[in-house]
Amino acid sequence: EELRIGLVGTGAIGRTHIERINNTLQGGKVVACADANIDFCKSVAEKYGIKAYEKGEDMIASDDIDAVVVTTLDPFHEQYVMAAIKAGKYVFCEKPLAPEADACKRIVEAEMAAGKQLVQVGFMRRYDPGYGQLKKAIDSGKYGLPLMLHCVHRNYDAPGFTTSMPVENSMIHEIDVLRWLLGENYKTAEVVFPKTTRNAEGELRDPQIMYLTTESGVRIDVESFVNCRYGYDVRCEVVCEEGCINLPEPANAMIRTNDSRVTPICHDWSERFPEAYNIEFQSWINACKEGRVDGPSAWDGYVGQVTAKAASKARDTQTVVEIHYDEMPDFYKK
Ligand code: ISE
Repeated sequence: EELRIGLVGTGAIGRTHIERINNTLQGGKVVACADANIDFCKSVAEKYGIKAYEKGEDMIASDDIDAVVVTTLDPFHEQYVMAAIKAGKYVFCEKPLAPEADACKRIVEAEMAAGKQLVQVGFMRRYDPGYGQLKKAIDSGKYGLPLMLHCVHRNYDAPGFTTSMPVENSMIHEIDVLRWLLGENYKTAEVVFPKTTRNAEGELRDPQIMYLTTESGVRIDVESFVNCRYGYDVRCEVVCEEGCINLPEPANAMIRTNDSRVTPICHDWSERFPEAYNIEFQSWINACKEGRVDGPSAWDGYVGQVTAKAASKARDTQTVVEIHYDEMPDFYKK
């Protein structure tokens, strides 16, 4: 039987998820959507032939829905994830689980009180085949232990970004995927400001470089440049004791034209990571139907936001900040 999914938040990413679930993937169907902007919500619902709700909570509580996808603006994630937990339904929440670590902790506590894991966070880079290759190479042990990671995360542009968002909304991806790659937590965070681009809006400091160290002493640098104005560029180089592993880029034909050699690159995340999103959602649908959560958990969402909070403090105070996590409850141990 098909998993009947209700999606709350019909912005750009929400609509790409409706399309992928209803047109590309198997075993699930988005049958309803909700958005505070009801007129827009209705136009989306009409386009996909599904039901429209003004209130996300009403849709989530409805008997016509088995599982929930949350793709609202970040500050509204918590309220809909909580509503799904209350209804005892599986919920996929786009990253970040919530902008604040405290809100993530409330979600973790509500889920534990419900007695069953229901929440998955949309850290889709774990499903990207390229990061999968990095993990396999690291875990093989053939190249020795990782010592240093050099990472780049550039967006063409980022309308509305404020100085806190490169850490909390953008580099949160590296915070999650690198912790998953290395299999350890972080110990310290620092954020420095290079010279700011003239393309930064208002008070935004862009680019930023975040430094992390892990418990075992691995040193990581991540450059975030959200107005790089040439395309979308995500890089990761893992320097090990006897080898250096690089994240593969999508292959594109090289074209000779206008006295130049040109190899196109992606413009944004939707072009760069479509496979990751497809694999992520297919796994989520399958797991929901089998009655389990096997992707990034609410605990991973919480750990990510504690790390981001430390990095934000480091950025705002221009100091090195130590990171402390609560002990992982048995509930989340696999
Ligand atoms: C955005 O929300 C994403 O998730 C993208 O993957 C990331 O590249 C971008 O910086 C974020 O704003």
